[in-house]
Amino acid sequence: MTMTSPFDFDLVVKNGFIVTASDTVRADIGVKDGKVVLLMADIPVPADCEVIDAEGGFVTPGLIDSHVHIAQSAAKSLGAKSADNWTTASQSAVAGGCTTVIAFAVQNRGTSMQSAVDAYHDLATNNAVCDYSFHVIVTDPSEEQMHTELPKLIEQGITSVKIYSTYPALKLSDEEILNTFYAARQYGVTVMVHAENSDMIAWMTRDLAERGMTEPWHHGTSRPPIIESEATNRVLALSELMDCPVLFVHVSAPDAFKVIREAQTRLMSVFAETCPHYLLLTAQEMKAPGFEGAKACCAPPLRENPEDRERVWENTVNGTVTVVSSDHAPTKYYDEFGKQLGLTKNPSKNPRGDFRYIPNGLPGVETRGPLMWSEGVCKGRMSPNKFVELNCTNAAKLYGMYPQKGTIQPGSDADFVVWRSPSARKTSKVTVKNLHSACDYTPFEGHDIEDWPVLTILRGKVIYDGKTNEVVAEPGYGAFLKRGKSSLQGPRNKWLSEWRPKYMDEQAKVNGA
Ligand code: DUC
Ligand code: ZN
Repeated sequence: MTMTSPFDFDLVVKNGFIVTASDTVRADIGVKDGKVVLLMADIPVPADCEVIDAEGGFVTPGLIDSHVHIAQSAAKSLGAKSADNWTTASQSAVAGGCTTVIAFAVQNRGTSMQSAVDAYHDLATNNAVCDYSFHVIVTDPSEEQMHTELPKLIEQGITSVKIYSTYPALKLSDEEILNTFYAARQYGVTVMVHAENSDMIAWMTRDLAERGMTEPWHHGTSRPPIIESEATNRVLALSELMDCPVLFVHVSAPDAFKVIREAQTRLMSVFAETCPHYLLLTAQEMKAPGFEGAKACCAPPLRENPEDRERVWENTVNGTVTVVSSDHAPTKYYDEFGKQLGLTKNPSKNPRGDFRYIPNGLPGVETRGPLMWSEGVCKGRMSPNKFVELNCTNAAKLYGMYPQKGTIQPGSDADFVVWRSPSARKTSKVTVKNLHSACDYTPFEGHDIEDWPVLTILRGKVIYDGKTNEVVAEPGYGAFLKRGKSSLQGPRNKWLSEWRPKYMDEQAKVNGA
């Protein structure tokens, strides 16, 4: 018997288990004009409506990668170039199940944040195949930038900034970090922090170089875990003084996790991000033959002790970690503007290269989702719901995109990833040949993958077909997303003395307090 449908949809996704951060439900999804409009069992399909059969597999929200460096020169002072432009990076993203990325717009010292955002709009517009936004990397938290420009950027939908405690071209002093936290709290901006102790790195690097210890793995020697945990602890104290929520990016050191968890236990609004390379790789990768260890140089470095990787898994699953991102920062291995700089700009004349001249960063936007699904869900380390929380929902909430992004509910964008049912999974291996980034290697070459997205769907349109491994969206389909404020826990109004920010005193006077 054929049933006439009372509905008007463009697309119905059938026979899937819808997975959100809280629930797994056997239901169909009705989509109209790029939005989810109905979740219901056995939706009657209207005439002329596209149907996607999930064949009993899982349907998760489209993944969000909230930490990617796209067309952003890695180690500019070395002359390094990013392997990807907006088209190749976003093609790589969607082939790994991402429908939204947030990249960085860097405020070069002496320039305005607005000019950084304008320049990154120029690079991204008409070139992306997934939706996108920018975080601003702040290098000048002056009164003008923080209190005139920042409110204007918020109106444009840019509601997050990133700051560094290291890298000479980027790092902020403690006083500048306090200025940033002060303004961020006032305007409700999410602050991401790259926490490593700059002076410790500089001292260790100089000493190692003087002794000729410059092989790629000494990048790790120069940055032991205490370099990350010291800076994390210090920046936490600064955020506590200002009562400003903070997200620590790419957390890898066990003691950094400890101080973050301890602060969370004291109910501070502290969030943490980690990345697949800290869950799956160790410093051993930097000891690969010849100069190949350069492929694994990133900051913070991969950690020496395999036990440390276990701590990262524990903190990822036990609630300390809020989001998993890739920190996609690709430079090619065989390229004069890539990792080879560690050989060509080599004052130590060490035949195995000089870590001081190796651009930091790994490609990973395409492998993050499949690796987390395989190693997390398929291997039983986390539920599908926890996977969604870490790879979709929390990023949407923290960066002001929820519930448009990061979940599947009536009204949200029809962004989905279809995964196979457990009985239909087949193990394969990661290989750079199948990836869509312009980078010429992957640090996960040869790693087992239990499943890869069957389809990636953005606003109701298939943009990646996993059966043919083809990206089917045209550059320009991806749209800039105007973001709002974080909906995760905000400031606590807990102060360490009788000091309060001046704007609060002024607000109190206006309110007659
Ligand atoms: N570390 C960074 O700080 N940025 C990009 C890449 C990396 O490894
Ligand atoms: Zn990064």
